[in-house]
Amino acid sequence: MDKKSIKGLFVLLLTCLVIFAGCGKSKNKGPLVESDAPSKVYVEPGKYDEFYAFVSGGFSGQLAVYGLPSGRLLRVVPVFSQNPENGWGYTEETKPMLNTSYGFVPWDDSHHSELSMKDGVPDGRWLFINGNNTPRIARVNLSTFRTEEIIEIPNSAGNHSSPFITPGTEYVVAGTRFSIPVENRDVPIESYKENFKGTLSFLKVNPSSGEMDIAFQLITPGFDYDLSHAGKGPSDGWFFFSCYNSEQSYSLLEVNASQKDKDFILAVNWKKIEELVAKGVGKEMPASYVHNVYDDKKHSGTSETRKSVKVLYPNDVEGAMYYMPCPKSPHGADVDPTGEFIVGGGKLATVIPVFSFSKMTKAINEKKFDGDVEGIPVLKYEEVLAGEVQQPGLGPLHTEFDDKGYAYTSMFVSSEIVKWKVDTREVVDRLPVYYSVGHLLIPGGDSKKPWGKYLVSMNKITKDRFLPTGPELSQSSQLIDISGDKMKLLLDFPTVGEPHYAQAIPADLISKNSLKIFKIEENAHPYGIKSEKDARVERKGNEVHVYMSAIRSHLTPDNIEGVKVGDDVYFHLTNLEQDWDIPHGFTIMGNQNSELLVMPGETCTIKWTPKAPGIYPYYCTDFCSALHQEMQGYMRVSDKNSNVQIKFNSNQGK
Ligand code: K7E
Ligand code: CUA
Repeated sequence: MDKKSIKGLFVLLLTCLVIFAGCGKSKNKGPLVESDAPSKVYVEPGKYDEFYAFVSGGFSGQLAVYGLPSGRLLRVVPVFSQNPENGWGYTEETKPMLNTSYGFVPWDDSHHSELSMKDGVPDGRWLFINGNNTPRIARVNLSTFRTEEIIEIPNSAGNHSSPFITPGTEYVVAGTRFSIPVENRDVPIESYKENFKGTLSFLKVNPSSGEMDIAFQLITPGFDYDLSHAGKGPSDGWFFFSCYNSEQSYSLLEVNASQKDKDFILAVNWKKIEELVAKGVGKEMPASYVHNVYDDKKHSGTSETRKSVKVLYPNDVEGAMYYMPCPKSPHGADVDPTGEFIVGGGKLATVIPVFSFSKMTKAINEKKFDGDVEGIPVLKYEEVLAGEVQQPGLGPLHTEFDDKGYAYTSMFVSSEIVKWKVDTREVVDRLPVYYSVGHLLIPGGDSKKPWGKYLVSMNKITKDRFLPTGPELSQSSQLIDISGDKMKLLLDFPTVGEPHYAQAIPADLISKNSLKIFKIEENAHPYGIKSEKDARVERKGNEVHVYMSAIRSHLTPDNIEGVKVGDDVYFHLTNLEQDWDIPHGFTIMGNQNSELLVMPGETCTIKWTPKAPGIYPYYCTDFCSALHQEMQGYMRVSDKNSNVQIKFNSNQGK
């Protein structure tokens, strides 16, 4: 190589470096955070976060709980997916919770978390979350951080526009994403227009127990019902569902369901329908769906199958449903804190349409219709529109609100959060996020009273934000300060699964009610024991029931003999502790199941079927005291035909 070409190479290299550095700047790091950002997210050791954030797990099926502003992961609450870490879905007590009409389903795709509300403000009692794939809604008790109810939604497929609630938690809704034949049956797919229907289910919530019950189901035209939100204030009594595929296509949807300029937001007057139902309108339709409930005293779940559901057709509820045209394939349907404005997130639209509730009621009264769809009047776009946000960015998906009259919309395609003024629809700020934001959250941001201090952007694509971890990267969330005029990026943190929606609430609304122990005297588990004296082993045919207790630092009984190959051994472990944060665990060698992790005062059961004679050690899996390692025992398993009798060492008098 001569000098000239070396020089040429050098220049080329330098150019590459400059270009590369340029790429790096625009794509790699984003704007630098302000110098006060660290102090805004730093939570001193021993201090608590200001907010709890409840983040849906997406394809993990679970719910993750983070502290804000620190972004610290506090807990993963198992909901729709089995969790071997604590036995959820593996223990005899929790298996019924994952029962469905399709059998035992140990997984789901959980998208939207929604806190219970009182007078339109989150109250911290319960959290609802949807199972998208096998249509279900779960309710988590926020004093125990446990799933205590799961109800299946019949006549639904892809329970996506769910589980949004009314301002007083009167109803939680479940709209179907996929339309299917109702009742589901074997028909040609080409008969879509004739046979496929949407359904919107309204589940009544018991105000004291939180238990859900399907009150009625609306059978609607065969569109894809995507998302929803309840009205509030003046619009309380209404529910708004976005829908796409008003083309009613059933193949190549990316093209065929994007033909029309406008799809719809369906406005449903649920109060009116509630009155009609009370008068006896609607008919029972046979259906099969399960309702699973967990009892905190029996420490057990039960699953019950229900056999019918009340359905209503558009002509049963005349004057209670209206379609509002909404630009191109809307996603989010979000109602501002005043209840006057309904924001559509047209993912393929170039504007953000903002609808006016008062204009909508006027248009209904004056019958400003543009035809109908299967008997549901279509309102005229201009008559219901408050205005459009012009040039907001690309791919508007979801909108949340602060307490100062601003809206924040996630832009999937242009990867940014756009802040705009709700009443004038004027864009006032935009902040790039990394990358491709889906949902966003503001504490109380879909309620009447947002605590508008932070915004969390939940991004779909992480790329270069964290240390690489092979082909799969964790999803990324970004905490943004929205207390001032300009949004300020504060923190990136990884999340569990693929968060779709999340909600946050001031910590004291939850922490003050947090349960510390289950009272042992209230333990009503049929196999629970109240003291070590009751620990024992009983044989019933080929079932062996071990009534075992755990307390620092021994398991009772610690030696068991007389179990035979082929027996079904049930370990019922009661944790006798009455101290906060002292669980005991349990497992036995070769256990084909998960471990048990038993909270103070609780009883849990694991089933084990030994396959070969021998000695099988068992032990506590949770490091509970200095003598945790001594918390162990032996099980002797004999041959099928042996005559070793049941015998156990209960430590009494030692
Ligand atoms: Cu709420 Cu992701 Cu289910 Cu939008 S969906 S992102
Ligand atoms: Cu109990 Cu370790």
